[in-house]
Amino acid sequence: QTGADDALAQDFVQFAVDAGVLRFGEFKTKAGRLSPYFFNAGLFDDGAKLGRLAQFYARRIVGSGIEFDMVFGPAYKGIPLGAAVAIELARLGRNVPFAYNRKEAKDHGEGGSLVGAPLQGRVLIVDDVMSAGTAVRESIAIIRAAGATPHAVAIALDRQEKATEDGRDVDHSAVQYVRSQLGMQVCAIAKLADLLQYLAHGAAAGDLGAHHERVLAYRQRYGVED
Ligand code: OMP
Repeated sequence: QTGADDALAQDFVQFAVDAGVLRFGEFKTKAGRLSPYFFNAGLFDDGAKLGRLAQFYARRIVGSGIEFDMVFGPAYKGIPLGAAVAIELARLGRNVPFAYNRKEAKDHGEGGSLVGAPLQGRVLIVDDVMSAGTAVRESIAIIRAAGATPHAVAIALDRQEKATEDGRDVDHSAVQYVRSQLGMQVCAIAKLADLLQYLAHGAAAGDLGAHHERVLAYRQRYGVED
């Protein structure tokens, strides 16, 4: 999964660029950083793209050997992702229960803020991106509150940048924190290092050079080591 030629990651970066999901320019992240790139998973916006995205996740999840009893998709963006990944896992012979949450609790009907299978056992969270780690903390709290175990996280992109604690940058990334402090497994289809490799190839071919420079500068300022 690491190293210089992670073919799955390179294929995925190309797919995300072609789909317009991964863009270059100037973007403000949730943590308030000015980023030269942004990954908007909401732009996997047709059936074919969602299906292909789910295949990338499922191949990464299965390949990483992560064990889990069910899939959880956090609202909102994790809901279609978790659903699509659960379908693809079932296709591969790994049919597991699936659940997601609402942002607002309903006061009638089925009630509660959780939908789908009961949260129990080792839960695999499927989400889009990890930057500073705010979103994943919310999912972990929901799973714990339900009495289940937040066991692993599968994301499309690990931005490999400094997490924030109380608004301050710290020296580790959110993914590193989740792995070492929470003891959870994390797998990402691609990470910042893969994006940089993609851009370096593009720069060598006479294209993407300016983007490469800007993303390198961003990593210099906010990035962490692998
Ligand atoms: P953290 O919660 O800080 O880890 O940031 C993750 C969230 O930021 C994602 O769930 C997105 O809502 C958003 N995001 C992206 O979707 N793509 C990016 O490239 C960067 C971010 C971001 O704001 O950091």
